[in-house]
Amino acid sequence: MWRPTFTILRKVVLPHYNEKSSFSKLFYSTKSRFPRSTAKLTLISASVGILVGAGYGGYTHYKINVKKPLKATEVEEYVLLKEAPKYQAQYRVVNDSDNSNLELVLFQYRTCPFCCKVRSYLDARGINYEVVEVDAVLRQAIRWSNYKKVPILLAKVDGGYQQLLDSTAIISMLETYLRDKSYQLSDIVKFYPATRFVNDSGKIATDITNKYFVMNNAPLLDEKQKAAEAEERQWRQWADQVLVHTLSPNVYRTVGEALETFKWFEEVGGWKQSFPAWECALMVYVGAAAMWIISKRLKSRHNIKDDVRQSLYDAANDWMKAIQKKGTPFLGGDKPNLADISVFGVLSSIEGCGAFEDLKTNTSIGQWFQAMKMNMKETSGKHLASYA
Ligand SMILES: N[C@@H](CCC(=O)N[C@@H](CS)C(=O)NCC(=O)O)C(=O)O
Repeated sequence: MWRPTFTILRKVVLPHYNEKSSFSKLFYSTKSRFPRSTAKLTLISASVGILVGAGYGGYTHYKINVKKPLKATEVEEYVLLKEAPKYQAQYRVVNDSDNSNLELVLFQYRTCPFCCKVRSYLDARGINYEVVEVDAVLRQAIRWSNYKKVPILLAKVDGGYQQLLDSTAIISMLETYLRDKSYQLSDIVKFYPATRFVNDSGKIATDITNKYFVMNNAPLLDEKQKAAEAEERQWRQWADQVLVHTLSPNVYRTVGEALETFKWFEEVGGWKQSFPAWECALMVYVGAAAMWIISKRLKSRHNIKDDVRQSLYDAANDWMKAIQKKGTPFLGGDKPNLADISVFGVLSSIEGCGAFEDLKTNTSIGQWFQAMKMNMKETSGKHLASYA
C-alpha cells in the first residue's frame, strides 16, 4: 500500500541532494519562478508531507498486513483465557431456577441493539449473568480482548474463560449448548469458525461462519420442522441485515433527537453510576454529535428512505405480516422462537426514544412487543446491584 508513496518520496527528495540530476533541472525551473527560499520551503513542506504520508501509509500497511495477518479461520478471538480479566460488574441477573451451569459475564453497551439481543436471549432462557457496561468512547473495559466490538460474552469453562463474540453467534452457541450440555462452550466455538476479512471500508472485520445455525445431534427433521427452522433463520438474518439498519437514522434523525437518545442511554445505561461525570459528558455529547453525522452515512448505505420513519414502519409491517400469516401470537407459535427473541432484542434498544413511540402509534407492532415483554418477565431473573 505504501510503495507508490515511497517511489514519489525518492523522486522528490533525492534531487535535493543531487542538484545535477535531471530532476534538479525540474527543480531549478521552479526556482526561476519563485524566490529560492520559497521554493526551498515548498520542497521542505512537500517532503515533510510525503514523509508523514509515507509513515501513515506504512503504519496502515503494517496494521493490516503485518500485525494482524489475514487468516481464513482459527483467529485469536477464540483464545482461551487462563484467568478472567479484571472487570467491574454493574449488576447481575439472578434466576433461582437457572440450571444451565453457565457462568457468564456480558460486556455491553446497554442500548446497543446487538447487546440487547443477547440479553433478550439470556432472559428468555432464564440464564444468570453479570453485566459490565463498557464506555462506548474509551472502551476501557474490553481492553483485554482483541475483539473490539460489543457484545462480548465471557464464559467460565474447564481450564479458563472462553470469549464468545457476535450476538447472533452467541445466541446460536448458547442454544446449541442448552440442547446438549455434554459439550462445553469451548468445544462448541469450533462449530463456529471466526473469519477475518477486510470490509468495503478497508477495515478488518470478523464474521462467524454458521452463526444462524443451532447445532444438534437430533434425528433428521421432518419437512414441517425443517421449514420452521429455515423461517427462523431467515428472520434472524432479517433482524441483523434489515431491521437493525433502520434504527440509527431514526433515533439520530436530528441533533435534538440524537441528544435526547444519548441522554436516555445515559439514564438506562446507569452511566452516572459507572463512570465519572466528565466521561458521561464525553459519551453523551461526543456520542450524539458523532452518531448524528454517522447516521446520515448509514442512511444512504442501507437505502433508508428520506422519510426515515417510513423505513422503520415498513420493517415493522413486514414482520407483523409474517406473524399474522401464521395466526399465532409469535413467529415461533405460542412461544417465541429465536427470531422473535432477536427482533424483540433489537427493537428494545430504542424503547425510550421518540422513534419507538411513533412506531407503536403508526404500526401494529406494539401488541406483539408487549406480549414478548410479558413472556420475558416470566423467564428472566432478578436484577441485583453488583457486589463487586
Ligand atoms: N455483528 C456484531 C456487530 C456488533 C457491533 O457492531 N457492535 C457495535 C456496537 S452497537 C460496536 O461495538 N462497534 C464498535 C465500536 O463501538 O467501536 C454482533 O452482532 O454482535
